[in-house]
Amino acid sequence: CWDCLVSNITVKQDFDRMRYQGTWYAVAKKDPVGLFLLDNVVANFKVEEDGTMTATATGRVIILNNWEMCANMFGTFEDTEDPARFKMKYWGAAAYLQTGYDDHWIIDTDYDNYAIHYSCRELNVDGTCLDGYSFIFSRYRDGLRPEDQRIVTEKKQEICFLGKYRRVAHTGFCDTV
Ligand code: AZE
Repeated sequence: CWDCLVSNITVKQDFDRMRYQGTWYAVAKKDPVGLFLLDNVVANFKVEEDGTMTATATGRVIILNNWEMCANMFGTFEDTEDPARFKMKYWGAAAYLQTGYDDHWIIDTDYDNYAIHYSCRELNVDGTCLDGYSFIFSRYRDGLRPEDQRIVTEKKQEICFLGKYRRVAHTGFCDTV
């Protein structure tokens, strides 16, 4: 049933950005190619007065081979025809951090416990994802409830990233968000 075509990936129906607001702790991630957030990843989503969704994110990064720091990042989300599919423009508080323009899809969420995020940066010629990343978010930094883990495992399979995730540690390294 799941052919791994990015165009066939389904997202959260009737995504409600108001209920998505607030703090989300990354508990697992699938990395893209290149520099990325290593661990201690926390995101905070907000809906601005004009309805635009924005977010801040922090996480430990190592840049210039050996410089460990907390990256303070900002994102603004452009709406598309699908309420759960956004384009995210993002940048760092400091100029030497990464900037980009990525897809940002909410695959599934119950708003109160878990969320599954997906971004494919580059497609293969056959329409599958060549380079992408994904976060599993929890409202709680300790992780997901067993009943949510079941859903998450199923969704990881649907987005063809099953087995590619690593746990995201929360050690307090970036505890200023
Ligand atoms: C995300 C949550 C919503 C806001 C943002 C996110 C992504 C941030 C990055 C940051 C990369 C930084 C690097 C710095 C050297 C999806 C977590 C902005 C991808 C690599």
